[in-house]
Amino acid sequence: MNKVEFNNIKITGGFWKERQDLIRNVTAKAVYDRFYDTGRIDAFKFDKKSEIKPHIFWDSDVAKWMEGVAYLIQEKSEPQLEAIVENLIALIEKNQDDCGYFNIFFTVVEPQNRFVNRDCHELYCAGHLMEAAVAYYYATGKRKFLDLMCKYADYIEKRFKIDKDAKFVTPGHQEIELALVKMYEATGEKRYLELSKFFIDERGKKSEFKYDWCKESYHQSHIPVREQKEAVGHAVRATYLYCAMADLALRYNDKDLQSACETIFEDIVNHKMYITGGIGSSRAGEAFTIPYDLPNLIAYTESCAAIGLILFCHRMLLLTNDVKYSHVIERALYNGFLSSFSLDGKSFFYCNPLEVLPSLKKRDGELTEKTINMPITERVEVFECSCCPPNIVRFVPSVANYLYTYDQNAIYVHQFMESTASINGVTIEQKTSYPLNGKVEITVKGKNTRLCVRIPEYVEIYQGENADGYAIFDLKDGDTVALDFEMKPQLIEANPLVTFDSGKVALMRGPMVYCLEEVDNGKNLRDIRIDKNTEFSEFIDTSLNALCIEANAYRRKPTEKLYSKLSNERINIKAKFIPYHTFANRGESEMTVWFLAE
Ligand code: FUB
Ligand code: ZN
Repeated sequence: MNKVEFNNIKITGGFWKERQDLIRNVTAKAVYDRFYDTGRIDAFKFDKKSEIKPHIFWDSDVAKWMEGVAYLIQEKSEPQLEAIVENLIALIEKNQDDCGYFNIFFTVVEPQNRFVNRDCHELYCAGHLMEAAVAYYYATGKRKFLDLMCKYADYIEKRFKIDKDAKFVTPGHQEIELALVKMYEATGEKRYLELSKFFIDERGKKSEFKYDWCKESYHQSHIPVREQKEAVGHAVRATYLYCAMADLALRYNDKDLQSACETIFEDIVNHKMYITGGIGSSRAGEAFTIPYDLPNLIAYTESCAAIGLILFCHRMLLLTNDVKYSHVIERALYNGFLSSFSLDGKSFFYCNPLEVLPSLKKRDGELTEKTINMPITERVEVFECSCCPPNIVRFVPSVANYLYTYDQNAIYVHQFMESTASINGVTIEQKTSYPLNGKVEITVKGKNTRLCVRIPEYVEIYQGENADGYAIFDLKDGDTVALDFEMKPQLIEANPLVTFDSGKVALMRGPMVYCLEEVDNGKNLRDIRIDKNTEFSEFIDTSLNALCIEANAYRRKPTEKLYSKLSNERINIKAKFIPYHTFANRGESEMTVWFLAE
């Protein structure tokens, strides 16, 4: 399948235009300002006398931000942001070693330790700089940054693949593998693709174990990648690895790599993914754990991991065109990813839990938060480890990447966004208020076209011609097809083996997961029981700019006693549900996605 990159598509209105405008007008600057305050920007000056010691992966934080700016200016000029990027590129040029090496920490702080410890993120930083350089080249046509990164990639090839004198073979944090594929595509230099394959082929072949606090599976280095069948270890590293595996499976027609990716994907979606599309449930190692271990209150579900899952699914879609990958993209997109930033675009979650109980912080005075490692309850502007905010800055402007694929027979529509696209000589216009409702009008112009439209996972019965999950339309030049995917509130239950959700249900409408918040429903959300036979009523909450849902529900009567005989006495209440991604925008509040029903 051919991909259709976001620069061939313009999001013209609706839900995603609002978010793209927010990133352009607010978030990009807000993230930059916090990076400036914390010393991340000045770190590129390589001032050895600076009082602020750079962190080993500050390069990557800023690189992701630069990549995001490249995507913004690819669509519309942003002179101020471009000037900042130009300045950073000049600093990179100035401070890059003659050999091509570039890394802030390992030049300013520990130059003697270059390529010594695989877990010190040098190749991870290099990969993000390369992704930024490729994006900036596509956006501006200017080659300087790309050339600098080619020089660095050549040096990495020399040290790791030719001379083999680096102290490790494969990086502890994957990223460079997928970046080298992009470098190959931007430059046509096959050595970069081969270097990516080298890192993938070598991974897990021999022990590169360094620590006593984690196993090799933390870095997905426990066995060669083609033998891996389960999603293990650090979730962001894992998804970035799986991206590169899928990239290489496609380019080398490597069926063993493809098969490993398919098996791992099934393990994720059948055992290890939250209803929100969040992955990596454990704080210990920011990692996947055992099947069905999906605690809600302490869900780690890093924002970058949700992005990583989408990136992986997109590559699998290009390999197979199977709708199941777009289903997961949609789930993560509207839930576990979207919750990562506030409605005002200025603050962020790193963890995206499915339940919040602020009172637990008081359990044991100040100690508790640290002792049981609860996720924070309100978004913040920057983190000490601030990988997620710039990942959001690069993700949203490029979100149209997930809309279409095509081959010589048809154009495939995967996601629904008000937009105009130019694909293989055809202009496609989508008119839609999605995800507010499921009405989508698609017009094709330019030539007669077979259009295959993904039928979303929540649609129970689709009347009409369909094959393999796609609705099929043979359209004449100028034709419009109108779809109306029914979106009604649906109660969802988890597999009985997910013990944390036992006896509970969640509410979804279309692609959106809903939740209850204290600010609407009072404290102690765990006692609310939804009437299983309730009529749901839908309304727009203007303060959240979102469709909310009201349902009949019950609470038990308050009592002074700690224990009483089982009673069926109930107080009737109305429960108000808001889209999960809008939680924590009105102050600290209890929240839950899973609740009782009777
Ligand atoms: O280590 C670099 C980034 O910071 C990872 O991708 C995140 O999980 C966080 O650890
Ligand atoms: Zn992150």
